[in-house]
Amino acid sequence: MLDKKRLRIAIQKSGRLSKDSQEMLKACGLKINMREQRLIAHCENMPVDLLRVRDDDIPGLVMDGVVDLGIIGENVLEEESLLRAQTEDPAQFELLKRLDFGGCRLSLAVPEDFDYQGPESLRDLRIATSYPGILKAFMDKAGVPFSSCMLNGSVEVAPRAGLADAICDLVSTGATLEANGLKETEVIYKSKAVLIKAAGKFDEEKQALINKILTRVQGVQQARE
Ligand code: PRT
Ligand code: ZN
Repeated sequence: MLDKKRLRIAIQKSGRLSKDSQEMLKACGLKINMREQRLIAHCENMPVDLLRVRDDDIPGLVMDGVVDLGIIGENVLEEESLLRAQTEDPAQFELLKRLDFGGCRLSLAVPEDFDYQGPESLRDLRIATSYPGILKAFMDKAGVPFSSCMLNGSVEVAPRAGLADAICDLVSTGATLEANGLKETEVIYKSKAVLIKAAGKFDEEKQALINKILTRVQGVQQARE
């Protein structure tokens, strides 16, 4: 059970951000009793509970005030913010700190033999992505109409499978694109993991704990620079 008096922090349960997120919190002095399959992990030496969930759920949990803090990729945060901007319930959160892990870029990529001359080359074509909001914002700014094909995984195989003409996907080394006969043509969003806080006022004790953790995060990052 989550105790509202304790500080609640959402982190990715398993994936590219989970190990670095846990290590960052440990380096801040939190003693965490982590059991592999558990949703909630209690901190032994501070009034902190960790909620371990899928990364996609973290922005919503923070924006809805279900948890107090969250560690999440800016790409996922931006996508959720764009989605909420279209609703009556716009995104509310505070960015506390950009972190030094989880770096990647969201890029457009096309088949090797595609003659890419800029976004205009994608006019009226179909682009597969897991980030339709960020993609649309970029293409609207470029003034290029297109259609999208929403895929939550295996985006890189879409052109070969005949599902799309191009893709918009996360890239770090570029090996996945290369292995699928694609070339990166345009970086549309650069991302890192960030520490975010729910909007609104916290009681004094919780706010003091947040300040303490933030100061320690800054210290840990400075020491690593
Ligand atoms: O299960 P859950 O929903 O929690 O996890 P997930 O599968 O949605 O996300 P996960 O763990 O793959 O990624 C979490 C976050 O890590 C992302 O939202 C990014 O902020 C960050 N990140 C950093 C990356 C990458 N690097 C990355 N390379 N996320 C995904 N990739 C994938 C990319 O989608 C592509 O398939 O890696 C492949 C490309 O890598 P390269 O090295 O071949 O270019
Ligand atoms: Zn995810």
